Amino acid sequence: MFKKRRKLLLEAAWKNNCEIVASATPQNLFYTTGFWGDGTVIIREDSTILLTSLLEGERAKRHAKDCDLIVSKMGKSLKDLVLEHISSKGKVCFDDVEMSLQFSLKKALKDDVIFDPNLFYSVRRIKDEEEIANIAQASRIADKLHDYASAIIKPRMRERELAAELLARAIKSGCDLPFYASAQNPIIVASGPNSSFPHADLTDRRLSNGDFIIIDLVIRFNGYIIDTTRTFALGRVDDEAKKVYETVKSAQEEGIKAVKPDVVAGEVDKKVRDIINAEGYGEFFVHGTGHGVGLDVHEPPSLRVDSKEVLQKNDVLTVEPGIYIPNKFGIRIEDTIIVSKRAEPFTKFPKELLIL
Ligand SMILES: [Mn+2]
Repeated sequence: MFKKRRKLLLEAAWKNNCEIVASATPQNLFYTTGFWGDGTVIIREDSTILLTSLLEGERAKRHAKDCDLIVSKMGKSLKDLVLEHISSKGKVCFDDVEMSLQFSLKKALKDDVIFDPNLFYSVRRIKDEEEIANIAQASRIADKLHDYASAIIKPRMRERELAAELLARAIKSGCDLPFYASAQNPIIVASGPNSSFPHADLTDRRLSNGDFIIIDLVIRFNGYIIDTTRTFALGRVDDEAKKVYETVKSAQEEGIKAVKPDVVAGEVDKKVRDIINAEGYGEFFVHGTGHGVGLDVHEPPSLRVDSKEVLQKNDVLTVEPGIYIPNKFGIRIEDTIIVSKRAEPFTKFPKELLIL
């Protein structure tokens, strides 16, 4: 499996006239070796070396597969170790590296190094069997969490209490909690007027009748992310709000139907946006329709108006329209789906309006 992924990366790198692929980001180390941590992997056609610090040595030994592990000695920096092993026998394609290492590599290798994080993203887009199995397991847990949320939500419960219950259950179920920069918490619980913020902060607000409650779960299983959202109603819903809910639901379902191999990602966004525009809520749909997921919460392809990326079989991405009416309420429905002849959501929790 790792050998196959490395081969795909090398083939992609050849298009940039590079014979060596290297990375210092945990996601890409995990993707190519099975080790998630601090280190640098250097992949050549005939060898793969994983360089790591003394701190990570034992863990790397346990997790890294099919590669030569070199652990730095006490007092020797990982950066020096990288410079030592990345001789310029061939051009190297590195992903994102921190500025000081980038500077040193440039100085040592001159024109024999380029930095291109898209190389890894382009290969990681298409998920293999093992990755799909992990995402499927994450989604089964996420479905249970939405079910659990629907069972425990009650008036007067605080957003923080509800989030804590869900986070605890996610961890007990074998999940890890990823970090992504645009939200301070991997699980969004947003009630009442707070639900009108797509990336709402968690608050002490108490749930009350008449609220919509957005529960956006981003959880990780064995490295892989599932991202899924349901919006529940509490107590009662007026007719206008019901109409907004049904608009989001049908836009989301049509969006899923539009996801197919060879479709331009921007067209899926357009289809979804057209439905919301037609009902008069266009100005309240303030984000793209979806994004790729995998080892990162947000990765290519991106389903935005201007996205030219062409969807491919085994792309994994979200479809997540929302309508957010400032100071009132917001509604979002999100599934993570796999692109195949017929797009199939991993997440199966029902989407009918649930009034708890
Ligand atoms: Mn999402």
